Amino acid sequence: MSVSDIFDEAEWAVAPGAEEFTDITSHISLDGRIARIAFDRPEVRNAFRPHTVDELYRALDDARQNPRIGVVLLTGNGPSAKDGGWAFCSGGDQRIRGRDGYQYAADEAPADGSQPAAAPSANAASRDPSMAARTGRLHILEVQRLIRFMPKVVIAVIPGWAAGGGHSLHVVCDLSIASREHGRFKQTDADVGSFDAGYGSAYMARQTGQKIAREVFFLAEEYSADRAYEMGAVNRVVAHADLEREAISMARTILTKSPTAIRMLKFAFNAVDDGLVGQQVFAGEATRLAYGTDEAVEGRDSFLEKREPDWSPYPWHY
Ligand code: S0N
Repeated sequence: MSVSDIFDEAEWAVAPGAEEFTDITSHISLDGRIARIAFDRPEVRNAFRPHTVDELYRALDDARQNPRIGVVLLTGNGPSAKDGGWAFCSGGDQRIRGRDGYQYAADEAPADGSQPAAAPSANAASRDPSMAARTGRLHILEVQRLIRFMPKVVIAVIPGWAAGGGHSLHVVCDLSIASREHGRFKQTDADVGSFDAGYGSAYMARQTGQKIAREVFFLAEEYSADRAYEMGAVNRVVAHADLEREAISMARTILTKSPTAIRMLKFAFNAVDDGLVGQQVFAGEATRLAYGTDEAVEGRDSFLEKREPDWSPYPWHY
């Protein structure tokens, strides 16, 4: 079975370990430089359950640690066999959301995917910790931080609905490219009483301005891909059939650039909004660069050789 109607199998190989994934697919381009990670629950508009988030985190972290990979495409497979609808991601699976915000683990949801008889009132983890998702409640926020802080470019490739927590994921990605025909944007958080008061909202306001971001969240209306482009929320809108090809083309352009420059630029863009954590991440990269200088090597060697360091070859730059 094809992964997705607009997925070109000739471009990709299954990522190591990805055969066991049930809720996402993960591929690496044949030259090993681009990762394609996709939600694979098209019948629920690619909503995520805790198990989905566990797999997503793992696939993204594998891409982060792979030194060949420079760009990650995050997308949603489709269309839905039920009704032909397309989605990037529709956020948290509302069928398995508990009263305390805890989302039930994959193996606790009804096997046939049906609606539980009543919303659970007790914390699932407290009843049986072994049934909890590996990383606990709301760990989609950990995925957001992984996207934000990985020193690679993450592109949201949006073939259909980006709604709720799926909308927030697109906001946190570095770039977004959307299908003209099927790309749809809607921030349902206030409709379903589950709100992203972090990057999903505040960072969106940085991208589009306060008035538009407040409109998107307070009215929870539906926006086309072209309207999202006008808002400054997406970078490109392209024909649906060309979406993945165009995303790969963007990735290939980025891959012609200096990896260090791209990494430092991403963290520089982030730093202004990320406070001391942003400074820490940027500073870590600066330290890594400094380690490559003779000056830093002299500091290390003088310690190991139990002598005073000789800084004389290194000027006080102005
Ligand atoms: C996406 C929408 C607009 C698409 O509408 P459309 O095309 O009319 O399709 P539907 O007929 O509505 O949907 C087709 C089938 O898919 C099911 N489905 C869709 N979305 C979900 C979903 N999120 N969960 C479960 N099922 C979903 C439909 O039920 C339908 O199934 P059938 O055919 O069986 O009837 C529209 O579908 C829509 O509005 N979806 C809901 C969007 C939404 O509200 N998402 C949740 C928002 N909240 C989060 O994502 C929070 C996530 C989170 O973890 C978090 C993060 C940060 C801070 C807090 C939280 C927190 O959880 O609180």
